Amino acid sequence: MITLLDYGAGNVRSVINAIESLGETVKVVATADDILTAEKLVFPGVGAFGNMMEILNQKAYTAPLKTYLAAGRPFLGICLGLHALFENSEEAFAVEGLGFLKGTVKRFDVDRAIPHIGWNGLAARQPSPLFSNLAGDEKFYFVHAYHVAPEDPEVVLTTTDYGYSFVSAIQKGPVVATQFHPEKSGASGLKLLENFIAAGKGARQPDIRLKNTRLAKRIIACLDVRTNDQGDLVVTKGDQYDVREAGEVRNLGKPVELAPHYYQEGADEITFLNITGFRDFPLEDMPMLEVLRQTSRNVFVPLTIGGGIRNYTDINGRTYLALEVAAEYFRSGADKISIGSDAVAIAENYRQTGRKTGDSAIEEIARVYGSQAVVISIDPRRVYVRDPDEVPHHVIETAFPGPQGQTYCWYQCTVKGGREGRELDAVSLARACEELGAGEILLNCIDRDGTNTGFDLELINAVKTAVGIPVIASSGAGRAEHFLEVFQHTDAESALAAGIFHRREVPIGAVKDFLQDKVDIRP
Ligand code: 1PR
Repeated sequence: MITLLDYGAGNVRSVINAIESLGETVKVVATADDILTAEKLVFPGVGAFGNMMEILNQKAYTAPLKTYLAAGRPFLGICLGLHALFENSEEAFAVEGLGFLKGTVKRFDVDRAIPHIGWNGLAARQPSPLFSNLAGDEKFYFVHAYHVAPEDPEVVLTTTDYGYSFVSAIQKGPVVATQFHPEKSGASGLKLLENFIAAGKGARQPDIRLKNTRLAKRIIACLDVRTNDQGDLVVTKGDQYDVREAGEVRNLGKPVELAPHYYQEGADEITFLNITGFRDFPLEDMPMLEVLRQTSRNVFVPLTIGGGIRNYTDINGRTYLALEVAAEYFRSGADKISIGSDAVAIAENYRQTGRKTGDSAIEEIARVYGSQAVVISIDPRRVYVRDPDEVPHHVIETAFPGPQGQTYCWYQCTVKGGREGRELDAVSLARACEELGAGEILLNCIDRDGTNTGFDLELINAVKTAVGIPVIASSGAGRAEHFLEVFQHTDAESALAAGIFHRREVPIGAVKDFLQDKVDIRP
């Protein structure tokens, strides 16, 4: 039996699901005593270092954890569960860690998008039972802005490169901890977890020892979900956001069937967008939460969910905070949430007042769950102008002139699924949301959505050069070549598509086969 330490922040459901999928039972720590009596303890940390240590102290878990670790008992820390082992962290200067290992936790100091999000490799520095049946060239899923810096080189198990080489896993006797998320790293991650569960077998050195590792470009499958006129929850797909054909909502399949199919085909991440979330409050839309619960039971890559994340007052006058909606999504199996319409309102207010309120959905969710858990979904549409000075927006010169030959355009943000345009451009929205603490941008494009004509590279370059957080390029993919194009001509970290996957025109495997040897991807 595995004992799992859940201190109440973020998605530990996926760790439980991953362990249970391996036939092992999981007991969740309910008292300090459960820690002391654990056979094998897994500590998946999510959120922020200060918040985590505060809760561990409040629950009186710190002392038994120190005792457990000092006794050299089997322990697997994940992400913040790794950070917790150290003395302190730059993320919360005044807060003490468990101090099991000497050293600190540092913020990445690189000229690259932060957080470091995605699939990267491991360079093994010592043998470990964790590596049993792994070849050594697998990629694992990372999502973090801080990394550990141990004083003792002997405890370094693996390193990974992102601008420089950082420590991505430690090992001290039976105590191991990883910066990456095995529970979100597909078959390789499950293998590693299985090795931890079976520990005691011989230590193994993977074949590839010292090498440079590279962050892979991610291929994301997106499922736009809504209830159709018959009341069934379906995956639909729009043409420039119009999801109806002959008056009916297009039905491209069931979300609980399509998501595992894309996982098996090699999707690096899966995104669900509840596209009518702006009008149907998600906490009253239980089928969507159920989809997430079911999917997270057999899909072991990151899941993002968006739609309807905002403060909401129901007909009985009960007010729900966006944070509560997000919390329910995380509890149901989401790793990231995405905010669309509400992000526009928040950014408009922030730009008008020049003040961060501290209680916007972006700020609150980032504070509790970490920036990496907050994606901003932007739904822009091109507006052509003759002269860049015509509008107070971020204007670009375009190689694709407008209907009257205009050679400039700006990208107008919309809300409510493209139904309403706002006086805000996509570049300004992305910048404002980054300042407020968002960790990633999902950059759709209404003009290209469902057209199969390729991504809007001009839009992607305009936004990508304006922000320091990762950008997901979305809308318009029609062929495998379009993915190569977006990775060669922009710095987008990932590319998302929907229609070509749902219609089985180009399977994810075919996209990856085509990109192999041209772009770093997870095979
Ligand atoms: O505003 O916070 O409630 O969130 C609503 C979410 O639903 C937003 O993320 C918004 O993008 C999304 N949404 C709303 N209406 C639609 C619609 O299509 N009518 N879908 C919609 C957005 C766009 C992409 C699509 C790509 C790739 N879907 O995610 O999957 O364009 O498509 P393609 O590869 O077929 O071209 P809130």
